[in-house]
Amino acid sequence: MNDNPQVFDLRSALEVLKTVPGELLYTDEPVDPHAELSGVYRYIGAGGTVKRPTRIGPAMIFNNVNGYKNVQVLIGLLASRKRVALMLGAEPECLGFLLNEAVSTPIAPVTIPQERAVCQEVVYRANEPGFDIRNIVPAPTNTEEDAGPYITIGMAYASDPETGEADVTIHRLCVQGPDEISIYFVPGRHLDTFRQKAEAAGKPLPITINIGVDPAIEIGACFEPPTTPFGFNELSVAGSIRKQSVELVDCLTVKAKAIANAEFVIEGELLPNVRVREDQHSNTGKAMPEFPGYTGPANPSVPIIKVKAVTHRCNPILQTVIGPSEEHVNLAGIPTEASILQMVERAMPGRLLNVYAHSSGGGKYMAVLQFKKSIPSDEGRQRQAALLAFSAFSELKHVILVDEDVDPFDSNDVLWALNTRYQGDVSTIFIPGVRCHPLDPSQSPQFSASIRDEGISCKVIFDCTVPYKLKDRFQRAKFKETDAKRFAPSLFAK
Ligand SMILES: [Mn+2]
Repeated sequence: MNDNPQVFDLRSALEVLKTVPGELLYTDEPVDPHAELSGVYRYIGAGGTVKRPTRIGPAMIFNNVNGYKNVQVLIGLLASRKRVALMLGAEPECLGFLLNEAVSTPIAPVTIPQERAVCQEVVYRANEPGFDIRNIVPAPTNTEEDAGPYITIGMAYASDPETGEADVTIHRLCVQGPDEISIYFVPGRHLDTFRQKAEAAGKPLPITINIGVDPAIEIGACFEPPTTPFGFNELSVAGSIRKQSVELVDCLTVKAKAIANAEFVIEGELLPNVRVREDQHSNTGKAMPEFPGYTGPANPSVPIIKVKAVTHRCNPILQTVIGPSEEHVNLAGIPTEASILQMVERAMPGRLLNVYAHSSGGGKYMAVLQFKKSIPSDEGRQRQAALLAFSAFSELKHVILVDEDVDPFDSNDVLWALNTRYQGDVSTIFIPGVRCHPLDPSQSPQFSASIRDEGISCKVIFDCTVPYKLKDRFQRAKFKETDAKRFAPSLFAK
């Protein structure tokens, strides 16, 4: 495994990025965190499912954010697969394998003394007069119709009130007032189960929101069951990738732990039996732009985190993402790839060569599986692999199967397979009536009478593999192997 030990926090990650031309852009131009910042980055590097025109571009740091002194805002750190590969020290097409390996060799986090925790260099306590999180954390409002400023890439970290087992996940966090943040849980998330247990006992759940950390933590946090079952602390994925435990520190105001080198930490409590309307201040009915490319509906009833303190590093960097950007594709998609690789490899070793959780599905809705049929009895197993993929990641909607001579990361090549190795009536497999991810707007009884409930979908397999017996008739034109580099060296320079 090609690890990258010099990265251990956000700043060391940025140092690595600075060594590669064109990957990190700074601007001193003053920017409004309300709608402007995201509106700018949309044109510079968002990609993903963002409305066109957009592009894959550099990560960007805004040095001058209106209303905030000595805070930079970073956006798009992981909004290209190449950058993720740089951050994790692996080739872009090997990232699923790298994460898979990391999940199977977890290294648990450790707790360090508060004196060594840089995240507590500057401390604001909520019981001090004038405390207002909105003056400390420059959380962007991503579009003008959003419910409010959102913390979009905060690592929410809490422990099971019964067992003490911890979990880290990224959730939609809307700043609602001087010391209140709402949190939206997609049903079934582990942290929500912790919250429900605390609520049943009539108690608040201590929690931290950790912003601006080692990108290995951000990607590891996006693993979901069954790959990381209930009780699996996803911080141990990052520990494994770095061959070094993630360092935690005890909070100053709540019984919880924070990531010791985070740029910002919000310490707080999830309150029992308190709910707010997510758009209580904007009344737009909208929350924020989400990974399917639409602005998610505001939730009528979401739990609240009562903030007890905000701590940060000196001259902190607030990291943010655009929900539908390529950043989400990588954050959600690479763990999805790892989960599918793991499950199919266990069931039928050696046949699934690679997986790409495609950008157009935000990393969740579509996966391209590169499958090799080696013997006659492998015919049909490619469809079994697709079924396993749906089991490995329940929110997956579409699977495209391609052969070993098709590059799953090259959409033109995948669509070529769809055009020449696929017949709609016999190569399409419908699996209707399965629950998927709630943010896909087409999964609604209004869209089709066949859909029984919101969030239920027809999963589809597009089998673009050549029938085993016909393989001879589907040979791609055979070009002579040559030394092209000799003719155009600059094109091949790394
Ligand atoms: Mn979990």
